[in-house]
Amino acid sequence: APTFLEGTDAMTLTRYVLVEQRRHKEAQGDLTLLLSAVQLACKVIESCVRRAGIAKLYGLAGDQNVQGEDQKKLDVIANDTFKLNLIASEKCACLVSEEEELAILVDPLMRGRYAIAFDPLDGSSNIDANVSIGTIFAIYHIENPQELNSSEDVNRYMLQSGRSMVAAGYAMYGSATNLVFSTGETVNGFTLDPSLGEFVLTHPNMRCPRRGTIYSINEGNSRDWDPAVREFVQRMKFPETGKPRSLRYIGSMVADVHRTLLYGGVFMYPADSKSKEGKLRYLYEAAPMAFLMEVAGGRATTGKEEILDVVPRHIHQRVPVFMGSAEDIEEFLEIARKFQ
Ligand code: AHM
Ligand code: MG
Repeated sequence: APTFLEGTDAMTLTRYVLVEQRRHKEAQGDLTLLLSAVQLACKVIESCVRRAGIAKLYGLAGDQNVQGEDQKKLDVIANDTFKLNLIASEKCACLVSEEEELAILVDPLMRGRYAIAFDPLDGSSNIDANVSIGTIFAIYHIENPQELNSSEDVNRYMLQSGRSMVAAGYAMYGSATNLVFSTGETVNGFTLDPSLGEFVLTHPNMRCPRRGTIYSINEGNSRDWDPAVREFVQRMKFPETGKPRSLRYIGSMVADVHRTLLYGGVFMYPADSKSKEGKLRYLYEAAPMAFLMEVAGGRATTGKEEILDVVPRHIHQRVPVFMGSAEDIEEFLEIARKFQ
């Protein structure tokens, strides 16, 4: 083909989900439509993120979210964008957002058969410095959406383990924009071609290497770590054999997990004596990333159990997170077991 046509026949995300839908004879196309709403919302957020400096979208919005954290203007825009698009798709029965205290119940006339939990803009502390940030989402199937009558019903419904998730993914607004997602068979990564406005399949069947050479943790919290985390990190720096590991910590879960999926290693946000449950939230941070990590052949644990087996007690619950290369996580668990 002439060079100006090169790449224009690429496998786009839209085509990919349609092909997948065909492959699953029983599929009615609902998930396909839901994913196209997610895709559009991510494109809108990416365009706001890219223009933020110029359009004066940096800085605080003036409010605090449920966790008592200051909301950035972009946090608010990203949350509104996701909500609008998901409700308009008519494929969701309820939504849980990091930015909203209560679950959102969709009007019965616009209700679909899916529940979605999302962190509209993860890595808030990195926004104004133009460091990678992202959007994380987890999708669940609902048998009887019309039985949900109140926000409390939704809260109860969402308190199930990550094992029942049907799809999960994230968008990362980095030096390029990626959308990585899985419906449980393989993990596939797409890159936004800005000239076409299309996500193109660039990372088919992502596999997390069995061992890595990187550890990733906020070492500024080490005063408050428990002995198992201390010993493991010490071993990363002073191994009995081989070379010391490299430290990489971006401070955006999406970017730290994305690198871990590609290069291997371990990403950790443990509980410590100050934050007894850790920092990262189960439904829209830990669980969807654990889902992707497991499908990609990696592991994800709280140190006591697999992250996907945790049943949260409330929708904004936090959990300790250790995820990455299967053999590295096993090495951590061996140490953790000694201290139990
Ligand atoms: P956020 O949802 O307010 O952005 O917080 C979550 C983020 C994660 O992306 C990241 O892994 C972690 O917080 C970094 O926390 P810390 O700054 O304590 O290292
Ligand atoms: Mg977050």
